[in-house]
Amino acid sequence: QNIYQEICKAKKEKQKLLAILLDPDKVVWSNLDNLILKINQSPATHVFIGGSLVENSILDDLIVKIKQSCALPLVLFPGDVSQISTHADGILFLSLLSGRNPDYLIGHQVKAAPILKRTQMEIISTGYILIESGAATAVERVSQTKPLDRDNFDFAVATALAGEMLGNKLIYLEAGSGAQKVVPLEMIALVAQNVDIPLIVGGGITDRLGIQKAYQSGADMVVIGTAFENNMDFFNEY
Ligand code: 1GP
Repeated sequence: QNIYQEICKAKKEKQKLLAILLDPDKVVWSNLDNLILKINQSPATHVFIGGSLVENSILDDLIVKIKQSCALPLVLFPGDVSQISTHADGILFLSLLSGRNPDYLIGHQVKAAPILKRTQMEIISTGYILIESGAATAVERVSQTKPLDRDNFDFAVATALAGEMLGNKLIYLEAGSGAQKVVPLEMIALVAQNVDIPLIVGGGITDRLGIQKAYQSGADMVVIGTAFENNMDFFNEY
């Protein structure tokens, strides 16, 4: 039960964190050993696992396999209640604060809670905020919610603050996987200045400079999914 404590410790010590996001549906099983090797050689501090549509049996097998040879904390980043595996170390217990679809604010969480109660998994309550990023992303389509306006910084800050006041332990500013535009740096900076809890930023970041800019703006953790998915050597010259 120490994933969150470690994140807070890193924030306090100004050490930046990096999560590689794996979508189980996109993992090539024949190349899994190499994938794990690349993760181990990368600067990643966490592995997130999740996707829009995932078959649970695949999820279990994937997590078991990764844990055999990767010591990083494995954290579920679920699209819905079906994406819970008891083999993970923790779960981002997400509430989609940017949307007004009750299913993604509290509905899925009510279904998941009794299942999670029976596991030893660390549950990390996370205010998940989707920011408009050019074209509709999978999060928008699946959740049937609208992202926040990328120019309305005040509303993004107010939403993050509300998440913190509701007791969320993390705020996740999300442009969406494969986003055309990343979360605006000024928005990251303003949210980081206004909330005390750790800030995760992800979506559409495709190079090292993008990672550094997010950190410099105030992100405590950056999530990289698509860029690593497309090129497992992404971190070679990091
Ligand atoms: C998506 O923030 C993550 O939930 C990562 O996005 O796939 O664009 O890196 P990318």
